[in-house]
Amino acid sequence: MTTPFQKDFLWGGAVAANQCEGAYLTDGKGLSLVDVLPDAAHGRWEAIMNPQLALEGQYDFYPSHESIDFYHHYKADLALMAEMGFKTFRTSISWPRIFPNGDDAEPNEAGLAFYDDLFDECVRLGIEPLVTINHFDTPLALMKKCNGWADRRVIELYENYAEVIFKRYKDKVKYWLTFNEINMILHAPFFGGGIDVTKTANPKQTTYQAAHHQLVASARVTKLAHDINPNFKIGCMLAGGVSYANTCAPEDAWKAVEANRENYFFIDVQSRGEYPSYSKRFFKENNITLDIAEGDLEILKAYPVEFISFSYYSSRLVSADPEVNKTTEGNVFATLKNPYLKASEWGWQIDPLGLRTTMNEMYDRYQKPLFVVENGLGAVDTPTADGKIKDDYRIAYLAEHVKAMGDAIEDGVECWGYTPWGCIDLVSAGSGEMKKRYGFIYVDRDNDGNGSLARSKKDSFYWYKDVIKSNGASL
Ligand code: BGP
Repeated sequence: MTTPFQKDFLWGGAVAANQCEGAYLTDGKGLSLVDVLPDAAHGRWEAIMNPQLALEGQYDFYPSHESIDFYHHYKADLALMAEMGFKTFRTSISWPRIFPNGDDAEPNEAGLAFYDDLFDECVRLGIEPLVTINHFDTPLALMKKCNGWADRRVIELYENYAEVIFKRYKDKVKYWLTFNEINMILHAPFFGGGIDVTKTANPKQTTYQAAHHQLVASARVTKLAHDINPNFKIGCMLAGGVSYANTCAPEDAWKAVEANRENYFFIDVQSRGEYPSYSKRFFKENNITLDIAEGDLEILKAYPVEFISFSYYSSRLVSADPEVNKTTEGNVFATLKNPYLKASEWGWQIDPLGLRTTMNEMYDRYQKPLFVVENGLGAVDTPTADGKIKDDYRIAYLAEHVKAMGDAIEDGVECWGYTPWGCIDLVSAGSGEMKKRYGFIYVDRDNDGNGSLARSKKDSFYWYKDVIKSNGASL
């Protein structure tokens, strides 16, 4: 069977520490900012947009605190992933498991030991770990002390944390991502940067200054990584998804250019090593003056990322018309409704061809290998009377996206791998709920924290196993 995927294509799945591990205070772990966010039913988005609510500790139910308890189930879970044939497993290291307060003098040995065991198990199973250094879980203490990434001192703390994990896992982990969805800081500054912009005079100034700190931190740890192990592969990670113009009016077309640039801005810096030409005017018009320290621009230039990873769930639609824009939908990335697309139960519009477009655009622009590190359909799965999950809707979504990814590769794009999101059910980042599921593996746990935590295989489990076995030929 012919397949567009290279022989050593890295098929796998993705999770993040804070959404699956649970054990939120076990073995010395400190609180991260996501640990103080409730689920959607208890005011999650109000707290994300106004973090003072979360900091004041207003809530009493946090599904992520126990989540699916991956912390104590990882061996059995990895065995199921190995059974599907995973070549890679994307997870993140919880920063506050290693540095509970973010600025502790010494790392927490128990936290380090957990990831030793986890990565050893991956390696034993022939699964290559792909590790996100910071996935929305900056230590809460840093937010309280210095408004998170708004403060330049956090660069050094992050660097120190990265140095500890690079040295500790240098023979176990090769692929690293510096920040999950680095552009998230623009849409949910609390999530992305551990910052509260509600009290700042110019929220955009604070946000882009924090983004500058993250970009410098990303370049600095790229240098550090190669000093520690020249074989490391360091990538950036973007919440991807092309923006289309709502109509063929030139104003709408221009709006789409701006919307796409808003995203590319981050990779422009991380991959090309400099602030893009268009940022000058953007900063001026938004009264943003970056405080750039001596050596920052040089380090950005000298240490670009080697590969570009991104999440893709959906394309977006934008308009220049303020009246039309009143009708946007969605939470993290509000967008207009595209009449040509169907949507998930959460209103995320399904557009496999948009993935091909996104990949082609990114590859044309950067000429660096891509890695699709998130993709998938969040849906409510209802077990049948005999406990089966017939998730043909998920299979259809994934099959169309794998096909689109294959088309992009045939278009000439270099792509290293594919790790669909939430390969095992976990807590949703946007809603904080369990009922929004992505997995091939079902976990018996509901929104209220009930359930045995038993794992079972959905229909998509068997489908994906075949996809991997056939290297993408059998969809
Ligand atoms: C991305 C995040 C993930 C993940 C995913 C799905 O933004 O990197 O952490 O959760 O989206 O989103 P949700 O969980 O809201 O369905």
